[in-house]
Amino acid sequence: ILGICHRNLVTSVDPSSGLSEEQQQIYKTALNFAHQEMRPHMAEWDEHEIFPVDTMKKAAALGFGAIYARDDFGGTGLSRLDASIVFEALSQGCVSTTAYISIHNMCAWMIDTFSTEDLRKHWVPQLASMEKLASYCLTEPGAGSDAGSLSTTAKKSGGDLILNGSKAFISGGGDTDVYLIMCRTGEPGPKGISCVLVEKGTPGLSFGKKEKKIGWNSQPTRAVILEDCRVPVSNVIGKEGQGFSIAMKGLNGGRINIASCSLGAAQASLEISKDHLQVRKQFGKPLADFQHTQFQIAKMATKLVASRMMIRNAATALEKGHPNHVTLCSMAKLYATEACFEIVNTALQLHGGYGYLKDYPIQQYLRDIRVHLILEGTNEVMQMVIAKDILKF
Ligand code: FAD
Ligand code: 2MC
Repeated sequence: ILGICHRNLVTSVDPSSGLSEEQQQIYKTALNFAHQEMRPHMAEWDEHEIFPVDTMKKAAALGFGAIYARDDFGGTGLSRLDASIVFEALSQGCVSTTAYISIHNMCAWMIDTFSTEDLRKHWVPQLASMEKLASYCLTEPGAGSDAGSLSTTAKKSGGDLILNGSKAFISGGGDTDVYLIMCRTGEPGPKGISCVLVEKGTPGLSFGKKEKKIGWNSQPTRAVILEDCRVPVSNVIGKEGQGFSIAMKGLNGGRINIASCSLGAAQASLEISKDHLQVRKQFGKPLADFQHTQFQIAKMATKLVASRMMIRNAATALEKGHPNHVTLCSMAKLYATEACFEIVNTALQLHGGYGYLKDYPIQQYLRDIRVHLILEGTNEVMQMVIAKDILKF
C-alpha cells in the first residue's frame, strides 16, 4: 500500500491544492494509472532494464503521448501546467519511464509547432498514440553544455540532406522510431543549426552500445551515429538555421517536465517516510516522536511545496509567453531538481538501513532523479541562464 493514494492529504503538501476541478481530475487519472500500471513494475523495469512500450501506449490512450500538442491531429491540447501535473503524478509510478514519456512529448510538440502541415499530419497522430516513439538529439561527444558548438553536419545534395556525425546520450536511442537531429547546415554557432527528422531504418543511421547507468534504467540510452545518412530537405523542422531556437524552445518545457518528475519522486518519498516514521519504533517510541525527525519532515514538506510553486509558476509563464519564461523555467529546474533530490535523500536516511535496500522504492527514486541535475541543461547551465538575465540590466 505504499503511496497508493494521497489518503489523508488535506494538508499543505496535497498536490491538488490550488488546481481547478478539471486539473484535479487530470491529476487523479494520472495518479491512478501510475499506481495501477507502473508502480507494481517499477523495480522490475529497473532491475531488468525493460523499456515498457505497451504501458506507455496505455498512457498514450489517456492522452499522455502528446499532451500539449494541438488537438486537430490527435494531440491532447492541454496546457503546460496540465502536462506538469501529469508528469508529477506518473513519476510516482516510475520516474525513468515518465521522464522518457516527457522527452517524447517534447519532440511531439516540436514537430506539431514548427513542422510543415504534411509532417504534422503524418507524425503527430502516431506520436500521440505512441505507436511511434521519438528521441531528441542535441548532445554530442564534443558538445554537451556548449550545445551551440555542435559539429554534426547536414550538407545539401539535390533535394536531399546528407548527415554525418554522432550524438551522445540519446534517450530511447536504438529503440525509438523518430530522431530529431540538431545539425549544422550553416555558419559556426547557434545560428547555423537546423533540426532534421530522421526515421529509424534510414540507411546510414546506426546506434552505439546501450549505456550502463545508475538510474533511468527503464529507458535505453545510446549514441546515435550518422554516416552519409540521406533524408529529403522536406524533413527539416521549421526553417533552415532555426534548429537551435527550436531545440531550446523544446527544452523550456522539457526543463519544467523533468523537474515535475523530481517532484513526484519527492512527494512519494515524503508519504512513504511519514508512514515509516509512525510505525518504526526505536528507544521505546515511534521515530515520528523525536523532534529531530519532525524537523526533517517539516523541511522536506517546505522544500516540496516551494518546488511545486516554482514549477507551476514557470509552467504558467511558459504557457502565457511571459517575457521572463526562459529564466523562470531554468529557476524551476535548478531549484526543484536540487530540493527534491535533498528530500528523497533525507527520506532514505530516515529509513535507516532499510532505505538502502532494493526492497524499498526510495533508493530507486534517488537513483532516478539524480540525473535531473545533469540533463536537459546541467544545473550550472541553468545558473548561467539565470545570471545572464539578471545581469543584463
Ligand atoms: P559537460 O558539458 O562536459 O559538463 C561537465 C561539467 O562541467 C558539468 O558539471 C557542467 O555543468 C560543467 N560546465 C560546463 N560548462 C560550464 C561553464 N561554462 N561554467 C561552469 N560549469 C560548466 N542529450 C540529448 O541531446 N538527448 C537526450 O535524450 C539526452 N538524454 C540523456 C540521458 C542521460 C541518462 C544522460 C546522462 C544525458 C542525456 N543527455 C541527452 C545529455 C545531457 O544533456 C548532457 O549530459 C548534459 O547537457 C551535459 O553535457 P556533458 O555531459 O557533455 O557535460
Ligand atoms: N529558449 C529560447 N531561446 C533560447 C534559449 C531558451 N531556453 N536559450 C537560448 N536561446 C536563444 C538565445 O536567445 C539566442 O537567440 P538570439 O541570438 O536570437 O538572441 C540563441 O538561442 C543563442 O543563445 P546564446 O547566445 O545564449 O547561446 P550560447 O551558445 O551562449 O549558449 C546555452 C546557450 C548555454 C544556454 C545553451 O547552449 C544551453 O542551453 N546548453 C545546455 C544544453 C542542453 O540543455 N542540453 C540538453 C540536451 S537534451 C537532454 O538532456 C534530454 C534528456 C532530452
